[in-house]
Amino acid sequence: MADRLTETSKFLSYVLRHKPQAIGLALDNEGWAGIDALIAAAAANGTVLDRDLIRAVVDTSDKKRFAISPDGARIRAVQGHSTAEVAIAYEPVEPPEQLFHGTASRFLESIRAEGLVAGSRHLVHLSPDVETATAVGRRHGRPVVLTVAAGAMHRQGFVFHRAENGVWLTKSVPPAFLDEPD
Ligand code: HQG
Repeated sequence: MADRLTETSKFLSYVLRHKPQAIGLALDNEGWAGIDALIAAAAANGTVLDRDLIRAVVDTSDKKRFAISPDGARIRAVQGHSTAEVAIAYEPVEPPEQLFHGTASRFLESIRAEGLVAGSRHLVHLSPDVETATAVGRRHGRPVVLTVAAGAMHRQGFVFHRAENGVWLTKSVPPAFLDEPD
């Protein structure tokens, strides 16, 4: 069952963040898809889902990656999108003085030169604590946690958002606002 949940979570991340068109699914601007439409589109492409399985994935997601609408009819990924179909209008939020970004040591040289860029995703992802950032960095290689002077950025007019699952988001972070560990 755990494997089925993980497999389904990966499938949902793929279609709800990156490639809805891979199964002929439409997302609205805020990233929502009808759950019935999702089940039908997945079935037509050979992936069997049902409401209970989807609900179990949403409820057990360690990072709370997905949200179901209050009426139970729709689902979306709360952050992490790369598809141009979605442009979530996140509220601007005042960030804490410091946020953290976990990356891999092999990216440092490039990050020193150009700062943090969103790459294929819409926004740069920042973590509220070092522990979370370390886990994010480890996905890519030897983890390095950079400290982001989020308060200073905010005072200079940079806009921050916080997704429902606590991930902080901003368009980019120039090198001047980044600190490396000693
Ligand atoms: C790096 C996971 C070179 C950046 C996590 C990162 C997160 C640069 C990689 C969420 C760079 C992008 C996002 C530059 C940034 N030069 N490399 N100038 N600027 N990078 O996966 O932040 O499990 O797109 O450091 O928990 O690692 O998917 O972003 O290493 O919240 O739900 O480019 O994904 O959540 O990698 O992770 P990613 P991320 P999920």
